[in-house]
Formats: sequence, structure tokens, C-alpha cells
Amino acid sequence: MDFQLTQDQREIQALAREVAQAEIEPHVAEWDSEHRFPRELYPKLAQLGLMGVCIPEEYGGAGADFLSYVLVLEELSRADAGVGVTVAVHTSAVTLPILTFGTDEQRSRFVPPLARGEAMGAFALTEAEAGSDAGALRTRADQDGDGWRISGAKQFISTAEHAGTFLLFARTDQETPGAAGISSFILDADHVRVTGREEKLGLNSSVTNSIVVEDALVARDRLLHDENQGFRVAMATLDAGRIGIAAQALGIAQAAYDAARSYALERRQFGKRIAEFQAIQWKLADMATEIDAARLLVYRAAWLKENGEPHGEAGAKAKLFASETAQRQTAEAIQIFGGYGFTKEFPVERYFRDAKVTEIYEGTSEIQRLVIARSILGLTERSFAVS
Ligand code: COS
Repeated sequence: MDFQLTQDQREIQALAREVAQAEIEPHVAEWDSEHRFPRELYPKLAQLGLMGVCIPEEYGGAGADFLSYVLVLEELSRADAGVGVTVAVHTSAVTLPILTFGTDEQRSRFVPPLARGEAMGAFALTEAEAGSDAGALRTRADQDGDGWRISGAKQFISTAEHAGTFLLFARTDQETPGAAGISSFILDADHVRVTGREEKLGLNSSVTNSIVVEDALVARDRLLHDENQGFRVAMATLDAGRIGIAAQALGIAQAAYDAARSYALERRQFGKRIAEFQAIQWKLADMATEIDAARLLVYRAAWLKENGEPHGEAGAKAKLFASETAQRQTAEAIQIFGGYGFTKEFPVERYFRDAKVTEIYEGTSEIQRLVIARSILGLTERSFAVS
């Protein structure tokens, strides 16, 4: 067992930290209050290879490993979780599945522009009636001549209004309900119409859209992987994506802890620094311990994925624990800041708002527990699905 990061991993972590400090931290409060997607940031990240960290160089990426990618997400999210989710969805929910499941032609056509950050990616699975029960989706794709005709509506789609490439899931077998009749497709922006943008509790520097696809005719080669195997593509994608969201949650928790620790060492009450009171010490001790535990779960899941080992259960545990840690820690950070923590003068209220969604997207905490339970009990039947 080796708990040291490699030289390459440390270098990319330092690079991400530097760019976060220089290009994100000075602007993040403004992006949050103005609900502004920082379009201009992504070419800068792309130039440094951060839009394709774990994509091989031959496909336009930085050629680093999956743990390096997770380290980058952690550092970006420490500065701004909105940037973190944009990079996470782009990379692990769009670029990686095309690389993994695509034909040679699909990989060489779609992956390099994504990995170089020339096109941004959006993952279109969720629908109004298909959230946790992703297999209930109704967007349909019917064979039409040599291609597919696709129609449907999707919601809660990160980055859709800025995306050039969509990984979209549609039902290709109309007779078979549930997961079995679903396929995955690679669409372009002009196949998709953006119909709305959500007002959210947090993550204000990311955008979350509803979209429709209206009788879009796409060529046969837009089908990713085999027909009716799209649900497996979605699940395998989420197995890896959840490790990225866990890293995002870890970054938020770390930021909240760092702010609370510094504040406790400065703020004086009753004639001494509040860090000298046991009430505050115990809070910080618990926070540091939980962050350590979350980090070990997240890095282990990334290591398993990198080494081609099963990582669904480990990723679900990492996401479950890291997101619930982030939720607790950001609330504790506000508590340590007292009244100031409730104001916009300090960033901890933003961390609190941003943390919540990590318990929801890419599978709620309830779904993570379901995935873990099925795995540890050796059960896979649909009877475990939540109603
Ligand atoms: N990797 C590959 N294949 C998988 C898989 C995985 N991790 N998990 C399930 N599958 C396969 C199953 O093997 C099954 O195929 P077979 O019938 O050929 O064996 C098929 O997919 C259906 O699986 P299952 O019966 O388990 O599907 P359920 O409808 O019960 O759904 C859950 C399983 C609830 C786990 C799934 O719907 C889920 O993850 N929901 C949350 C969705 C989500 O995270 N949404 C967020 C979107 S991004 S914001």
C-alpha cells in the first residue's frame, strides 16, 4: 500500500491549485451573485490540459490517470464547485464514455474536440418522470431509413446551453419498458433546443437546462455502443462520474474547513481566540477526521477505476460519504463563523448552498445506499428499486 501521490499527480494537483487561485478565486463571489457561467475560463483550463486530464494524448487529452483527474476536480471545486461540476460532467459523463464505448471512428471524431475543450459536453439522461428511476425515460429514437429519428424532453442538464456534444439516452425498443430498451446517442448542439434554465439554490456559476429534441434525424453512426445497451452505458458512466462528484464534495468540505480553521485562529471572544475553546476544537477535530476519511474513500475509488477493478460500490461509498461530509462540514463552518457565516461577507454560506446538490445529482444518497446494498448483499433484482 502506498499513500504517496506520484510526482506527476503532485504536479497536476499543484497546477490545478495555481489556476484555481489565479483564475477562479478572485471572481467566484461575483459569478455566484450574478449567476454567471464563466465562459471565458474554459479555454484557459483547456490550454493547460484540464478539460481532458485523463484522456490519452493521442485523443487530445493530457494523458494523466484517473486519480490525477480527481485531484483536479477537488482543487477546482475547492475554489468553485460550479466550475468543478462543469468539468466533471464534460469529462467523466461525456468524453470518457465516448472513448470507452465508441467505435474507432466515433472516438477520433468526437473525443479530441472535447478533450481539447473546443466543444463542451452535456449528459442528457434525466427526464421529468425519470430521475432516480432512470430506466423509465420516454425520449424515443425510431429507425428512419439509415438513421434514427429522436424526440423527447430532458431536464436538469448541466451546461446544455454551452455544449457542442450531447450524450443522450433514448428508448429504441418501444415495446420493452424499463432499462432494457434504451440506447445512447451522440448528438450535436443543432439537434437540441434549450428550453429553460433553472434558478438554483447554489452552483450559480454552472448552468442547468431543460432541453428538447424535436424529430431530429441523426445518422446510424450516432448510436454509441450496441442498440438497447444504453442503460449499461449510463450506469457504467455514472459509476465513474460519481467518483468525480465525490471529489467535488471533498473540495467543498476542504474549503469550508480551511475557512473555519483560519477564522477560529483569529476570532477573539471572552478574551481569547475561539480556537482555544474546546467546543470549537472538537468541531474542527471532527471536520479534519471526516475529511481525511472522505479523501481516502475518494482516492481509493479513483485508484480502483484506474486499475480496471470494479469500482461501482467503492464510488458509491465515496460519493455517499463525501457528499454527506460536505453537507455537515459546511453547516459546521457557518456555526464556527457565527453570525458572519450567515452573511455574504464570507464564502461559507456559498459552500453550504453548493454542497447540498452533491447529495442529489449523479444519484441521490438514497440511490448510493441502494447501489452499495445491492453490491454487499449480492442482489441485483429490480425489487430493490425505490418507488
Ligand atoms: N454497470 C453496468 N451495467 C449495469 C450497472 C452498472 N453499474 N447497473 C446496472 N446495470 C445493468 C444491469 O446489469 C441490468 O442489465 P441486465 O438486465 O441485462 O442484467 C440493467 O443495467 C438494469 O439494471 P437494474 O435492473 O439494476 O436497473 P434499475 O432500473 O433497478 O436501476 C438504479 C438501478 C436505481 C441503480 C439506477 O436506475 C440508478 O443508478 N438510478 C440513478 C440514476 C442517476 O444517478 N441519475 C442521475 C443522472 S445524472 S444528474
